[in-house]
Parts: sequence; C-alpha cells; structure tokens
Amino acid sequence: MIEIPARPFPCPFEPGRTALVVIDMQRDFVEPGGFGASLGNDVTRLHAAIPPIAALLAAWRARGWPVLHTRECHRPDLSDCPPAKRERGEPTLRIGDPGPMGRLLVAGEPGADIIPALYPAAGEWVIDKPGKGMFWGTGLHERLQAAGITHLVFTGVTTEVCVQTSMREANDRGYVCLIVEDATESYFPEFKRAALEMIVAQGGIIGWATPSAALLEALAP
Ligand code: TIU
Repeated sequence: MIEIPARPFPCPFEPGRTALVVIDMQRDFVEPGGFGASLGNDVTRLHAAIPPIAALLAAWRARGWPVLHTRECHRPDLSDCPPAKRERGEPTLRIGDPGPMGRLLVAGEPGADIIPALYPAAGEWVIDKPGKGMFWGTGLHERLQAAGITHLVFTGVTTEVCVQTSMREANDRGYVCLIVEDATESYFPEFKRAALEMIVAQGGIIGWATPSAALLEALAP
C-alpha cells in the first residue's frame, strides 16, 4: 500500500487494484463542432487536462495497471437517450443531429470517439455510458468487482458534470476515490474549483484530490 499526498489528508493507494479512470475525453467535448460546442461552450478550456492525463496513462501503462476510458454516447436509434435529455435547452445541435464529426454523442460516430492524444491502448476498458455517471446502465460495478479493483483515480471532463457524477456514484459503491486536479477540466473554471472543494470538504465527503505531480512522484520507485 502506498500513501499519496492529497487533500484533505493522505490517500491510500493499492498498486494493481487502482484503476485510472479517464472520463469522456471525446472529440465531441474537446473539439469544435461537437456536443460541447453545441451547448455554447469554449472547448479550448478543456485542453489543459490533456498532457497530465497523457502522463498518468504512461505511468499506468508502464506498470501494467488497469485503465478505464468512458464515452458518453447513445445507440444510433437513441433508445437509450431520454427525451428529457435530448430536448432540453436550445443547443445549436441536439444529441443525434448530424454535425461536422457525425451525429452528436452517437456511438460509432467520429465525434463520440476518444481524442487521438489519449486513445485507448489494446486491452484497456472502454465503457459507453448513456448518462453522466459511469455506473448508470453500464454494468461497470460488477466488472470492477470481478477484476478486484477497489480504488479509482479520476481524470477527464467535465469536472462538475460527468467526472463528479461518476466519482459520487463510485463513492457510494465503496471505492476509494482520488481526483487528479490538473487532469480534469471544466468549461467553467469556477465550477471546477467548487467541485474540487466540495469533494474534499467535510473530511473528504466524496474522496481525495491531488495534483498529478504529487501522484506521479509518490508512485515513482
Ligand atoms: N456539458 C458538460 O459539461 N458535460 C457533459 O455534458 N458531459 C460530460 O461532462 N462528459
């Protein structure tokens, strides 16, 4: 067992039983013309998280530890996209509409895939999820249990939407949850700051937070 310097206090880390979770680093959120841009967001705000995630992926891959990528996307017939989700607001394009990267947030379309810089390696898990959280409708808890994974390190986008929802779901299922502060980003800096604070408040009510440099240094031999 390793201890990672973290807020609000050192975080336990079990080598081999700790999966690196990369949430929704899809072209649809990070590149122009996708779902994130259709909601009126400046997608360049998310780019700062890419190098830290790449460094963490390299560390996990070098050690043969489990890596899990998620993609928020729906079946082509949208049978798993609730109308309440698709019809909300006044986006320039809705989920399932054709855009420059194919149909927004539809599985198999170019926009729904993960950005080349962080593309999954052979053998890494890729979980397609219809919701913001990674456990809803995915069977992921059973797979993690079967693999003996007890600790999760969270990265990806966006901090206060899919990352925080997934981390809250994981906390309720008994996983030790650590979020990497510079490996997650939001379209709204103030929401990122607030999400990180609410995770570590009250003695780590949802989990722990640490910068990637502290995590990588603690893992170094
Ligand atoms: N809109 C926004 O901030 N996020 C999402 O819709 N999905 C994820 O966070 N992946």
